[in-house]
Amino acid sequence: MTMPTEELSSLLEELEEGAVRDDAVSMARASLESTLEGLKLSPEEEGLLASEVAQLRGLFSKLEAKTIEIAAFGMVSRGKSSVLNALLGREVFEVGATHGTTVSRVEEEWRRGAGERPGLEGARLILVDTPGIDEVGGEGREALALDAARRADIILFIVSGDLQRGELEALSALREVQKPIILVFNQIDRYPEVDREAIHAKIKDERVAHLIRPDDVVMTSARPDPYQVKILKADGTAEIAWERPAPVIEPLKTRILDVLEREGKALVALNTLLIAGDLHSEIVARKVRIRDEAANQMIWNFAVATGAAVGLNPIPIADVAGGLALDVGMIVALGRVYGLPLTRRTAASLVRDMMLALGAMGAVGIATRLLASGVRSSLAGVTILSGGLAAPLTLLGYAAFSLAQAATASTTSYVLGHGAKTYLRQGCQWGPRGIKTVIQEILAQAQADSVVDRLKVDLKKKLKG
Ligand SMILES: Nc1nc2c(ncn2[C@@H]2O[C@H](COP(=O)(O)OP(=O)(O)O)[C@@H](O)[C@H]2O)c(=O)[nH]1
Ligand SMILES: [Mg+2]
Repeated sequence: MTMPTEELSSLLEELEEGAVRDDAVSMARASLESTLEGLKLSPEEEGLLASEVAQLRGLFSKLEAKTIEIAAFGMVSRGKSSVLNALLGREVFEVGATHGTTVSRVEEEWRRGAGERPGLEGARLILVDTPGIDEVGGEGREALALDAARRADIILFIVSGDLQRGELEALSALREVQKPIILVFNQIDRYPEVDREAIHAKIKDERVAHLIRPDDVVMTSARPDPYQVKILKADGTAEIAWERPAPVIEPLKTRILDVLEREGKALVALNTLLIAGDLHSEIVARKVRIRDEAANQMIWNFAVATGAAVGLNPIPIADVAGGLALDVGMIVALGRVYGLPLTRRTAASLVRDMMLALGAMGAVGIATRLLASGVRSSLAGVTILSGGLAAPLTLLGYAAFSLAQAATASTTSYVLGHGAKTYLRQGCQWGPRGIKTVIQEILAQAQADSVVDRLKVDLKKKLKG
């Protein structure tokens, strides 16, 4: 499985050393390609994992378009939406005095930003607004904010005074995602000059010195409070009006563009790899789950069918061989689920090895008898597998059906199936614990989960129905 981890760590190193290769983007693209190829999904899995795969493919276009996302974070009412509006020079993001004005992720292209710097032509800058990270009862919103942080290329962390404990915690958490963070001390118009400087110094030098470079702490006043003005009219009367002072946003704008100019290309590449890595592990985990579920279902159905075949077959040797033929078929089918095609011969020798392990444990009385009969296909077994259950049942009558024997055969198949599943999942290896331990653990787990009882229930149902 190809993981972009190697590329990721070398890129991170380069970023730290400040020497970023020009080919960062093409490196990321190559890594993305091999990630996609390495997934080796079956058409069915492609369907089930469509949205994750689409996201992974979408990263290509993000790389091509040089899209850079700048996301605002912070507690509610610090001025996140206002800061983004001030950058845009328009009221795009909803601003509110009350809690929770911004309830979902909102984005807008920042056209005025990129064009002004020679190094950034062609880059699309996207401003992303998020809900406050401290919303009461807003766990979903918090998740949304963190998700946006994962996707963002630059994080603007907005505060409006000295940092509260929650803000420091959030800042440390965001630091972990390895993105450049600019700490924005907004609403400075609310403080007298001296206080403002004192707070700024305190934030820079004490609070976040270990998290953020002093240069990356900037002061803004995105939406200063309006003040009253007296307008003198021609007739000599005066009228009172409200006027809002111009925002102070240039220091932030300059800082963002500096960071982008320095790390823009590498940032896009780096983030693409980070997101690709996350998506990749997500897809792999889900792929394993999908396969395991299919395998479990298949093992259960085979175990019930095997029990039914054995229980219905009056000839001892044939029931044995019939059972084994089904088990071999089951293991070949399991191999297909895990994308590891097995021949019937390999499957048969797996059955033999596992039966030996079971026999050595004394777990299955009939194990030796089964082995003595060899692995042959049985006409009876095949007939029953192909759906001939009802007829022989009427013929023999329910009394002829030995539930105990059937249940033993079912349980054996169940253990063989899960044994084979473990073997396949480990890339066709029994692993350091060895075949005996694996089989022993499966049997113990089956007993703990009362698999035998549940198999009996299904067996009865199948035979009656
Ligand atoms: N005085 C002052 N008020 C501001 C400033 N920025 C935002 N506000 C006000 O703070 C409140 C919350 O702003 P908003 O942008 O919605 O905050 P958000 O919840 O962080 O997105 C609104 O009433 C804004 O008018 C600022 O720089 N100075
Ligand atoms: Mg807001």
